[in-house]
Amino acid sequence: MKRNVHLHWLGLAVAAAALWVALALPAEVGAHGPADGGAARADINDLFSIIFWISVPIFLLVEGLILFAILRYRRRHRHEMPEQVEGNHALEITWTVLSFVIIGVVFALTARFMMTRYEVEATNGDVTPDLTVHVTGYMFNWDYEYFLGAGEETGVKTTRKLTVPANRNVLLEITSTDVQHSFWLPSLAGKVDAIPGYTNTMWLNVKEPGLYTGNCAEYCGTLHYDMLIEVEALEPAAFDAWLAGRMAALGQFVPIGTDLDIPLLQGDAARGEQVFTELGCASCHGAGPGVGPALAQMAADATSREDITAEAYLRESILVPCAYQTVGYNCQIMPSNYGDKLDAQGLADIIAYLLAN
Ligand code: HEC
Ligand SMILES: [Cu+2]
Repeated sequence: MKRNVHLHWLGLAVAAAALWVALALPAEVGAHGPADGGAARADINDLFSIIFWISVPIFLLVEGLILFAILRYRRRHRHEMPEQVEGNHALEITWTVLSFVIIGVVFALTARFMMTRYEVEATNGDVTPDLTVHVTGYMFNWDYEYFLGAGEETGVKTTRKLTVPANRNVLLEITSTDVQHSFWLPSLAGKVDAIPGYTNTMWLNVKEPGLYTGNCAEYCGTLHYDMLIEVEALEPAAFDAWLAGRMAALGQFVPIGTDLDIPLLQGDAARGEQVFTELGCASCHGAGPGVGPALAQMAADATSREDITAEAYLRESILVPCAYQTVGYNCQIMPSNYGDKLDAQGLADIIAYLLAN
């Protein structure tokens, strides 16, 4: 009698679990699928559903058989040796062949998907892109360079944040300059590897303006977790205005390079903080010691020098990271190309910001 009560509860629990798997999970899974924005979105979701629905009955069967075996063949008395069953050729052949067939089907579906996906990402059905962006991953950030249409240069570059027009075809050409990274935008499209010496493509057509996020999905070193991707989709008119503004600003932009001799300009600390954040300096240089020295330490190191002014020390440390080595840190980790991204004013602003800390 007592055992039967237990069995009832067990049966109920199994039925409830099965019901949850059947009803709640697909909705849950669907809710986390990509939003409408990438060319391959529907295909990814379809493939996922097919594999998911093949897995559900297998899961229930296997778990069911385990429960059945536990209950049916358990030891009932302290001195009893439960019935021993050994081998069953028919069963063994069935499950071997069946597994082979199921895995074969999943393999064929995946291979077909990967080929069409590759095709779609390569040509997007011969659509000409409205905007092409060269995406370059490096330890530990992403750089974006903007081209009109399929390749008309604008000169506009951004770091970390990618700005695109909504409802337009945007082609991303993705590569890396150091190790392998992966451009993963789960909220919009899929995942594409960023490989040195090789260019992969991804198409976006973001339906809703807004901010979408992703991350590097290939472990690449200490700050891999911080290799964030921010995609801001603007209304097309707002995007055009943004791009035009950036292009106008470029007219006056002369990269400072590694020239350490030109006189330093008067900097503005508030603007410097903005540049500091935009270029991703903040991910290594924070309030406390991190991958790079803390903000306060940088100011202290700069002002304590006797051979060189604080400003000149900071300038050289920013443009030529390994010029001075700070004890306890590896200067190779700091990108050495900030001279391409800063003009004289930007550099002066950052220096003002650092000295204000
Ligand atoms: C990926 C990490 C990383 C990023 C991004 C980074 N740095 Fe650094 N930075 C370092 C490390 C590590 C050092 C210490 C290396 C050394 O000088 O020996 C350093 C050193 C410095 C120093 C010298 C500090 C001192 O105490 O002597 C300055 C100044 C500096 N960075 C400024 C910047 C600025 C400005 C940016 C952004 C434009 C930036 N860094 C971006 C990692 C980084
Ligand atoms: Cu990475």
